Amino acid sequence: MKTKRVELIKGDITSLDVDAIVNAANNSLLGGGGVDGAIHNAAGPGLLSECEKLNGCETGHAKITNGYRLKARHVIHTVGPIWLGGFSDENSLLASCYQSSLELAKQKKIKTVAFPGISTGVYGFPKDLAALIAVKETQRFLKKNTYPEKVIFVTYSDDNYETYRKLLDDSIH
Ligand code: AR6
Repeated sequence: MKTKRVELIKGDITSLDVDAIVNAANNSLLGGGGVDGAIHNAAGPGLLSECEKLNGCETGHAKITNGYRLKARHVIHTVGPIWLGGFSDENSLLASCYQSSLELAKQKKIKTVAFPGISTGVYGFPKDLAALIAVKETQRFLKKNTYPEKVIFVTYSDDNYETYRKLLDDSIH
């Protein structure tokens, strides 16, 4: 039987024992609230010190660090777009977050990578549209590449879990 390359779970991304978790960061890469704050809290000060050397990150791009006190070996920091009504290239910038993060995972030969819903908290991206972009870009990437071997979508609420489940049920993974 073929192993599934895309998984869906509900819970706290900071607790996962995977090769890399993705952080929904901001352009400074120096921490913040939401999942970013939770990751920095769990990883400890070593993460901030490494981030300080990265000179920030552009929206739609990604940078990788170690995981420090996290169970995850690496953190891939990506900066999602702030939702401004859908007329400011938000969809392609969000797609670019997934592509850039997956490209880094590929370069580092990372086997398992977990994503939260980039931009779907304080950045206000509509959750259903963000999930569609996340699933579409990931599947497109996995079709063409052997790394990462597995992608895990981590949702934080029941309704968002259902959104991803329906999208994944409708597709081959
Ligand atoms: N595990 C999994 N998902 C989580 C967790 C967690 N521990 N905590 C929150 N989420 P957000 P953004 C979900 O606001 O919208 C920061 O201040 C949450 O329910 O963290 O990209 C940065 O520094 C939501 O669905 O990120 C930036 O300034 C998703 O993660 C800004 O927020 C993302 O919510 C980035 O905003």
